[in-house]
Amino acid sequence: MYDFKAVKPVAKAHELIDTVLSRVMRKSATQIHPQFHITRVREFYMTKVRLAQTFWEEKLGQIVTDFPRLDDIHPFYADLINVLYDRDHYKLALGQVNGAKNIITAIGKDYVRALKYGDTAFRCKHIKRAALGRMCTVVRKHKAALEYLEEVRKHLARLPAINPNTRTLLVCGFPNVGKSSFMNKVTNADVDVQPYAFTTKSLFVGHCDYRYVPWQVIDTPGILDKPLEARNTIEMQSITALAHLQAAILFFLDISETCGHSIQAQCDLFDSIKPLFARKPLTIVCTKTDLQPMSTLDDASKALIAATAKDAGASITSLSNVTEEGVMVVRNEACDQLLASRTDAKKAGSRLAEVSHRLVVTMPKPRDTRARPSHIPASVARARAADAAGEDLPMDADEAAAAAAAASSHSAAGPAAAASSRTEGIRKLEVDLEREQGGVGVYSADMSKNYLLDEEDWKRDVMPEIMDGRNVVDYVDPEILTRLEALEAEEAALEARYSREAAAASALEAAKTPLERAEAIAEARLAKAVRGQRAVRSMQSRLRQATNSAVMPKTVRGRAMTRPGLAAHLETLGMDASGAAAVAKAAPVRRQGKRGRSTDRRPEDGEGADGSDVEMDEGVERAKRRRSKSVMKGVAAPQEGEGFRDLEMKSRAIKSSRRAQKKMQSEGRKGEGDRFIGTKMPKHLFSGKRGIGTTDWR
Ligand SMILES: Nc1nc2c(ncn2[C@@H]2O[C@H](COP(=O)(O)OP(=O)(O)O)[C@@H](O)[C@H]2O)c(=O)[nH]1
Ligand SMILES: [Mg+2]
Repeated sequence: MYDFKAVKPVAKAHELIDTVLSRVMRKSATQIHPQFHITRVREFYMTKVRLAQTFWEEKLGQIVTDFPRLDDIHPFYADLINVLYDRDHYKLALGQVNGAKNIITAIGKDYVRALKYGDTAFRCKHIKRAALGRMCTVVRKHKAALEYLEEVRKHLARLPAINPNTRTLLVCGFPNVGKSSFMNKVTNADVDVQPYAFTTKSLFVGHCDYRYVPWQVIDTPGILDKPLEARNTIEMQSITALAHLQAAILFFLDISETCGHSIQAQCDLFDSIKPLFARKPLTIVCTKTDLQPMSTLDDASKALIAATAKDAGASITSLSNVTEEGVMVVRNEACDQLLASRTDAKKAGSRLAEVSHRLVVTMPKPRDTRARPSHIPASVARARAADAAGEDLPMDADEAAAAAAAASSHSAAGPAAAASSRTEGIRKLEVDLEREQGGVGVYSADMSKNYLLDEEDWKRDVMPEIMDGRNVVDYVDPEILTRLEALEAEEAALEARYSREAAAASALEAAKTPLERAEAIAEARLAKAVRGQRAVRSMQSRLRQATNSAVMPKTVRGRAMTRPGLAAHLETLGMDASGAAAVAKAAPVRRQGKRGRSTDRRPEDGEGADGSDVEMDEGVERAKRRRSKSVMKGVAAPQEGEGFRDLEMKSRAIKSSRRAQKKMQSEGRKGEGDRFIGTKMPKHLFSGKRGIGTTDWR
């Protein structure tokens, strides 16, 4: 389908000029000074010219691409556009806009080239002015084309959304014969119906469903019998639709002649436009049969219509929009004819061969010869018969007695009784109970009588739903007792196994000799100490966890080794520890106390004895050298968890990140391309009278 509504509005020439120029202003640099280097000045103005060129190309290009190309769209729409807006005019306007675009491209190129030879800021400025001015002049010259295109766009958007490829009924005929009335009857459309000719001035489309598929019905303006050249735009729309749409044609013929044209004239029209009906399902619809029934039509007219229809291979039907007699018949017949012809066309085409091997028609075979008639219960049959006779279902005597018995026993009896009464087909409903016991608002339904419980008297137990602010059901556990027992057993076992204290206490009690007693007391003390120690440990652990710092894995945590520790470790291994300090220097150093650089490196805390023999022996020269290649300024030693192996790795990472940011930082600086508003309201533009001249300073 074509979406003509998607075409963007075409601005008027002066609006276009305004938008493009102000966009160039906004998007390009605003500050230039004559003392700038000339290449910079040229670049400044070239940018403006190039920007103007691209903006114009964008705007005009959009117009050219938005409008439908007559060669690309369905011939029906191409012809309709020709009829409505004149094909030549349309193409010319679009061609002009396209031409303007090309000229502007050429101007842009020329002037950019000219700007390369601009030798002063003043001259460059004038070249730019000339370029922008010429571009605007080109557009201004095609003012008329732009206005015409805008008118076309507005009209295009309102064209009916006719799909040229779908199932379509096309209604045509003389004016005033009842075409629009028929359309209103069979579709959801609402076309104006008036008793004068040419009420319908353009094509109208409505939709209806037949055989579960949507159909499109097109109402056309009336056609008069005259040569094609003499037809006006309104009639030509009908002709276009007739010529290009592969639809079922309904030719309306007013047999009452109240439309102001004789049957003869209408048949002549039919003959003259007959070529348009070729190879389409065709029906002649005799209308207004309420005024002139077909049966009383004189024989001459009947013969005329029959002859006309026979010539063109059309079928004849009749309808009346007033009595609605035949309306649906006409529609359905036309739809069927069209379906048949579409199917024939498809069969004749080559596509069917491609898909035919994929189609399987299933013919279900009967499983056996048994007859399976539908079963209607006797009670239903009786009810239906009573319904048909318009009387209430009679209730025989024993049925009524059973109902009364069930009603009296219902509330007291258990489910068994209720079930038995149900099997008898009479059941006391809640609504009956309600009616008996005071009606709506008084009766309160007893829900608990339907509870599914193991024992009958549990039904009336009081069970709170919410207790202490908690839903009881959340805590219901049918196996709670067995679980509790298991838990208690487990606890007892644990207690017996681990309670040293208990064992000690029992030993104390059982002790007889003083020696045994002393041992038992010691055991009891030890148990107490262990308990105390355990409490302390758990508290420490809790404190450790509360420090809220990243936790290093144990494997890493154990790795750090102090320098004295290293030396001691080496000595235990029987190695020389004198070089230990030098080796350890490469390892991360955590400084304490003053953060800044000191002139000489003091030994770390606790280093004195084993570290100093390395450090103190060195001369000043050596210390200086070491300092010079030691720590990069401002880089702290890597901390645990930072992820760096050593200081070198960290400083390399920092350097590389700075290098990576360098470009971004230099590009992010403010430059001449940034919009700059020195003074928000320059005095010369906002004060004093301006009786003469304009403030248009572009
Ligand atoms: N008596 C009668 N009048 C009709 C019938 N159909 C349409 N009309 C009248 O004919 C006039 C023209 O109808 P309209 O649908 O506008 O015809 P169109 O010009 O072919 O679209 C209106 O005044 C209708 O009320 C019909 O079946 N019987
Ligand atoms: Mg009409």
